[in-house]
Amino acid sequence: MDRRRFLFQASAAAVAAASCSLSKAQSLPTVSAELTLREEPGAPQVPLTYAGLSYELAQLTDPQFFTASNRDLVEYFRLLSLQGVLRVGGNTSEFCWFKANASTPEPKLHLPAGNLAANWMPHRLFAISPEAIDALAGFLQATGWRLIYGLNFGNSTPGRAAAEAAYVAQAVGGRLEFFQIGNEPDFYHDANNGTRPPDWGFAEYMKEWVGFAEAIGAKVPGIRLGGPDVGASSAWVTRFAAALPAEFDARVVALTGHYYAEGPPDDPRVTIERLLGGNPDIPAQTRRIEAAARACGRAYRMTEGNSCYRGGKPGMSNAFAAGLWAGDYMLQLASLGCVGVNLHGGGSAFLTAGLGDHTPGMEASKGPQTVRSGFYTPISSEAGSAVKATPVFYGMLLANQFAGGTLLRVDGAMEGVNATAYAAKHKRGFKVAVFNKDELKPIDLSIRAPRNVQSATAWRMQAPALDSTEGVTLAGAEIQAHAKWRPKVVEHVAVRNGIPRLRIPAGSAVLLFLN
Ligand code: BDP
Repeated sequence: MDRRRFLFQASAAAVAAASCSLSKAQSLPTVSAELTLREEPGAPQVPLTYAGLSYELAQLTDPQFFTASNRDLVEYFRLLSLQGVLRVGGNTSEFCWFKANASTPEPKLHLPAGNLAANWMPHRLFAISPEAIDALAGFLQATGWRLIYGLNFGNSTPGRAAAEAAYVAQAVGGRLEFFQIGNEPDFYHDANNGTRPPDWGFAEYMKEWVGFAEAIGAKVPGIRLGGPDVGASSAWVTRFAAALPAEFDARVVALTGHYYAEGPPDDPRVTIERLLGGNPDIPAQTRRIEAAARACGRAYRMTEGNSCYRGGKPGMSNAFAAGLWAGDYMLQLASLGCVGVNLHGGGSAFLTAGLGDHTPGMEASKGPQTVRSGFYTPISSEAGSAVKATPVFYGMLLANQFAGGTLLRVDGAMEGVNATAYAAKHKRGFKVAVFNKDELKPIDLSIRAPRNVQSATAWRMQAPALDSTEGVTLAGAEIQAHAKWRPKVVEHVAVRNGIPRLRIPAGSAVLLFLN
């Protein structure tokens, strides 16, 4: 099935609108706009734990990866956030098993019937050792991050899940945000997933989920759970909230789901222009989930996602456009009340395994690729190469400056240009982020804050072009080896009569600090 059909329909209109504005733009002058920021009672707060990363659980089979001694990786996590959330899960989690000791029997590998080449799930098992979980606990300690741990639900038993959860809970202790049971269960019945038969649906899911959750709860007192970690179905999220038996009232702390903006990479309609055109369905979908979460006193977290499913598209997912998308998307979700966003990535070997060894991005690419999959990863961490921030990381870093703030309503439109703006109130003033996703038109922007602004500064996020995979800067500085970065160009913004004014070039973003 086409997992994101609704996106194709939704964004076709956006693409049409964007291309007509592109052709007219040659003769159009700079767009002038004025935004007014207003404080609103009950406006969402951006938690300090907002920024997150998501990795395949099988990444834990590399004993050198999630350890406190992987200093470079620790530093990249710490640069992104001092209180972020690491989520492990993904397709490979359905093929991972906890090898508690040498005598733990390996589970039987269940492969779906039919043509394996048409199945997009891993076709091998991954053993997770207690040492890997101990090392992960050390990594969390060293980074200050918390953990969402995805247990195998697709190809496991309640007993195995409970033993694994008990080990993780004691090793990770207070850094455990919650467990999840299963990855994208709404896709299990699809032929290219094949984890369950075609007639398996929500009712069966809920029944099995309760069985696993009870077994795990019996082994882990005070367990915290999240779910349903769906791939696409917002209906499953709201149904999950409604169907939870009362015994889970206190145990299920979060509702979760995934979001990939585009895909698959070999679809020629998947382009930078369409990615930056945005998805008009996001507000309504998120509000529906938010309302369900609020009604039952829970939070909603987007636990896995990125610019393009099936491993990302080279030239887009690893380019500056994806950085603009990531920053914009994170702040859009924050403004809709989401409590966190985990963008997916990691070593390409595990991401490729997670897709049943398919490599559609590499095959669709015009040039040679150094990796086979995982073009969307925020942190590049390939064996034999230095750890590196990708453009997505820059967007996340910009967006995470809103952590700890309270969102403001942004009134006034930036008409005739593809741009978005977000604002938040912080202890010492206001922050405003503007993403000018337009390829051609600069914006001359004035901002009315809730009070007269005395002084304003800005960090720019820029790159030579939207498809640049190198040369991205934030506040005039690239992120150097070992995650060394600090703002180099803190621009002074002109303020007249309490109103800051500045120009935002086409294809760039800005973060303003208003005092
Ligand atoms: C999600 C899976 C993840 C994949 C990703 C993708 O959870 O394991 O790597 O999609 O398609 O469905 O890139």
